[in-house]
Amino acid sequence: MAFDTTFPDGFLWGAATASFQIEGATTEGGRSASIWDTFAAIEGNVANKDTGDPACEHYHRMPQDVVMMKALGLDAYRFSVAWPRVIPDGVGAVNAEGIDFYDRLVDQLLDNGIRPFVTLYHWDLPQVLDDRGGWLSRDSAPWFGEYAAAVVGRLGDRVRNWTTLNEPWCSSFLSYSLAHHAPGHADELEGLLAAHHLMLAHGTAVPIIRDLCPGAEVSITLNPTQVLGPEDPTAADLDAVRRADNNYNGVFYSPLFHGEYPNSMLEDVAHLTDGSFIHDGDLATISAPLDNLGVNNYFPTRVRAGDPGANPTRLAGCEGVEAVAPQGALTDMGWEQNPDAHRQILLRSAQESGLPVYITENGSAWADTVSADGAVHDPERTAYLHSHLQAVREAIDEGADIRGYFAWSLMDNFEWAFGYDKRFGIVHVDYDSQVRTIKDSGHEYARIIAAHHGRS
Ligand code: PNW
Repeated sequence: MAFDTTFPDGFLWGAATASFQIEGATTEGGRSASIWDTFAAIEGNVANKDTGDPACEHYHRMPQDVVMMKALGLDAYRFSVAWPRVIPDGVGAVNAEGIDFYDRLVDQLLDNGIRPFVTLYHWDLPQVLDDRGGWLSRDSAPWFGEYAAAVVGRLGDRVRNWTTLNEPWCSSFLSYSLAHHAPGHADELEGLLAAHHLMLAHGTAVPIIRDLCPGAEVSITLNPTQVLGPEDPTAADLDAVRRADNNYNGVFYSPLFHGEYPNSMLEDVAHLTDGSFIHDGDLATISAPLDNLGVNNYFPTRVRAGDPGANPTRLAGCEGVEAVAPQGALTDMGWEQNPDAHRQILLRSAQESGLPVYITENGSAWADTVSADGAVHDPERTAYLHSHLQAVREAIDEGADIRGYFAWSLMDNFEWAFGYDKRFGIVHVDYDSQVRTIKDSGHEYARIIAAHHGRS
């Protein structure tokens, strides 16, 4: 199928990765353990007992990987920095070998004409800081500020695009309430506390980044999801949608962009907390003005009203919210393919934030293999790419100021609790040989980029 949709001049085409998911070398170069090393070491947490090694051995293969990005024609590359490489004790001394790696990566990207988009935190908190309370501690804000200063102080002369956090919903609710991610806690209130402290850390870092990098474009990446109720909803269904929307979206949108928590959410969590975790001045810190918003979106969330007793929730404020199975065609993650929900959440994100939006992640997992002809035929991923890019174009036409799209992911990698089983790459990785093979979808993405730049 020919895809010939056009995008505005200056639209940026990229691909994204994250440190823990691709680097490997978890004990090399002075890196200390992260909460994901600890979590993966416990049987039952990650499929096949997979760990952060070998991943894509990107720590040792970085120059070739950048050459591959160049071959794909990428304008931009979004990566994250591993806090335990840069400050192995969490706070204090900077590890020269750790920060040097990212320094070389930035130079290699710039030499190849690729713009770096740096995420400071994509879930690999130093274990030593979790030992001191992790994101449940308010001290996490100054810890993060110190770490941000170390990274921006070193790379800020060449990097303009800075993202504080990746998907704080995942590093709070998914990690502290649902126990799916490190550190694997299962407590209804903890998710909310972690979310607040993550945003406080974000807001603390914003002025530090601006000080150290004049001209910086400062951002946060959220993973908002369109919450869909039944077609013919009852009042109780609408209330379930409202509660779920507060937990997934409002809990971040409102403090970051409106300087307050949703009132209805504070009422819904009143049985858990009197709100005293929110100190005077916190919301002013959290709502520091940003330059753009990163949106990661893969699928919508379907809910309806259920019996609170029969469906106990561990998501704060979601009493009585029952999850509904995804509909229609699913990906290998079991995620619903719904480009129209993608369009809707992009519009909503642009409106809520009033900011330019970058899609900092979007993509799909499929059970890809290398064929006898040496290629990786992944028509489903290509179809997902086409349909979601079409949705991006429609959102732009309807008024959203969308500046770029980053495919998740540049290459197959460690997919968190699913280990190496789930493949999101537009490039295939053979984890035995570490051979990289551009998939058919990767070739198609390269063609779309070349066409956009009038190179085809
Ligand atoms: C995002 N959920 O994770 C992350 O930013 C990536 O590191 C990850 O590889 C990618 O999406 C694909 O999963 C998510 O359960 C993990 O809702 C889980 C969820 C959402 C996003």
